[in-house]
Amino acid sequence: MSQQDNINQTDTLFSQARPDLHPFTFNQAVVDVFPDMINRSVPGYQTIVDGIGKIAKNTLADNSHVYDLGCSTGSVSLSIAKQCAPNALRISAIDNSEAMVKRCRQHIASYRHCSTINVSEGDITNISLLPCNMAVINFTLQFISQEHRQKIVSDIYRALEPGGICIISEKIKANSESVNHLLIDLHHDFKRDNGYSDLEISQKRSALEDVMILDTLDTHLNRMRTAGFTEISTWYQNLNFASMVAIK
Ligand code: GEK
Repeated sequence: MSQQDNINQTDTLFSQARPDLHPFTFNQAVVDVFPDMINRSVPGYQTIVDGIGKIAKNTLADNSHVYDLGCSTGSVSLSIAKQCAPNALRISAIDNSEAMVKRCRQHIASYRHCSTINVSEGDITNISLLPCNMAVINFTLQFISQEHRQKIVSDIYRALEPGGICIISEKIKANSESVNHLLIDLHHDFKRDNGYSDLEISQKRSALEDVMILDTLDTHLNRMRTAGFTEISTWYQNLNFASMVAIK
């Protein structure tokens, strides 16, 4: 099978019972099924990605610099590039999974777009951000240990030019335990409706248990305030998945 044949496979990673279940990582097997996995697992994912492109179109001037932090296959970068004028932007897309970075470069190369998208391998807990006009961290903070999260958001605030946009999307937990249970049940229904079995849902949940640590929406908004943002709002929420925007 060629590299190309492995692209965009259906996600069946957790469909067989796996007694030796390892913690979830963004390895080659995950990269090969990633678009299918994220679309069938995250309610509103495509709406959020499209919306981020629209937010960029409505807020960025020509010659803007944009960060896509935890870029995976580059969907956010491409959405922004497609919405904005040709050559208007420089986009820096960063991910710490070597396999994901390789796939991201292939994905971006297969589209016609005119803005420059630089894809690099890097750990966003450990990079120096250059001045920018927009920074997006779409469903990635949840995979970063909690003690590093404030530094990342504060670094984004410092790097943004006045008027710059920060977008943070996350799976969240509700303040109330019973509402949280309800949202989890509804999310599992969403996954069942998208063809995942109960075994797949429970094995994926176990694999993610110590890897994806969720905060409440209040914790996220407070972290953004602590970083220095005062203009903050949730612009999208679907079940326990939310996207927040802040303007510096
Ligand atoms: C999208 N934003 O399609 N540094 C850099 N990247 C990291 C780090 C880190 N420390 N930790 C995890 N990642 C994308 C979706 S997926 C979300 C983002 C999901 C990367 C990891 O390798 C993976 O590619 C990404 O964060 C999370 O809009 O799978 O639910």
